[in-house]
Amino acid sequence: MPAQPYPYPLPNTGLALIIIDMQRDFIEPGGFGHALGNDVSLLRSIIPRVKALQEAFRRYGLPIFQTVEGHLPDLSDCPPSKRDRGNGSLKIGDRGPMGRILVLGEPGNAIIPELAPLPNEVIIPKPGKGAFYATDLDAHLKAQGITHLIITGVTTEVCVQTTMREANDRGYECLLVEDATESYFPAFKQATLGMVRAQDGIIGWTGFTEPLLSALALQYKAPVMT
Ligand code: TIU
Repeated sequence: MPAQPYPYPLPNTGLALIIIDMQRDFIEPGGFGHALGNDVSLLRSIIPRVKALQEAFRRYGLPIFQTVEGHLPDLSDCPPSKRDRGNGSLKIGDRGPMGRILVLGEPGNAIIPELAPLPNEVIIPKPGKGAFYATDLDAHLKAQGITHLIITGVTTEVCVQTTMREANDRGYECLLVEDATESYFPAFKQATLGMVRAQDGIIGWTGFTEPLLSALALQYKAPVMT
C-alpha cells in the first residue's frame, strides 16, 4: 500500500491491528491524561478512523489487539518513580471522577464505548508505556504467526512510539497510521511520524487510513456468510 518512506508490503497472512490505550483515562475529562494537565479533547478526532480500521479487520477476520495502560489495585506493578512523577493533584491510584486513576478495572480504565472490543478480541493490560514490557503481547502474536502490525491509538510519542520501537526490535514490520494516532502535542506527533520513517524506515512506515482500507479490500475477502 502507499506509505512513507516507500510502499508498505501488506502480507497475505500474519497481519494484526494494534489499538493502543483508547481508554477513558486518556480521552475523557477526569482521567490520567487530564490529571497530567492535558487538553484531552484533542484525542477524539481519530475515533472514526480507528473505528473504520477495527470494522475492516473484523470484516476480514483479521486479529485485533487492544491495550490499556493500568496498574493492579495494590500498585505493586507501578514503580514509585511513575507514581511520584510530577506535581498533579491526582496521582496514580488516587480516587478521581472516573474511579482510581490508571487502575485496572476502574471505570476510567475502560476502552471508550465507540471502540469497545468484542468478547473474542484480546485486551492486553500493560503497566508501562510500551505494549511489550511485562505483557504477553509478543507470545500472543507469535502464537498466531503475526509478522506485520498496523499500529493506531494514543498518544503518538508516548505509548504508541514506545510500542512501535519495541515491536521493531522484535522483528515486526510496523505501519503507524498517521490519521489514526493522536497526541496532546501536535508538534510531537509530527516529530514522531518523521523520526520513525526517516533513514529509509528505521523504525517502520507511516501511512493513512483510506489507502490502507482500499489495500485491505483488494487483498482480503470478507468471509462468506451462510
Ligand atoms: N501522557 C501521555 O501522553 N501518554 C501516556 O501517559 N500514556 C499513553 O501514551 N498511552
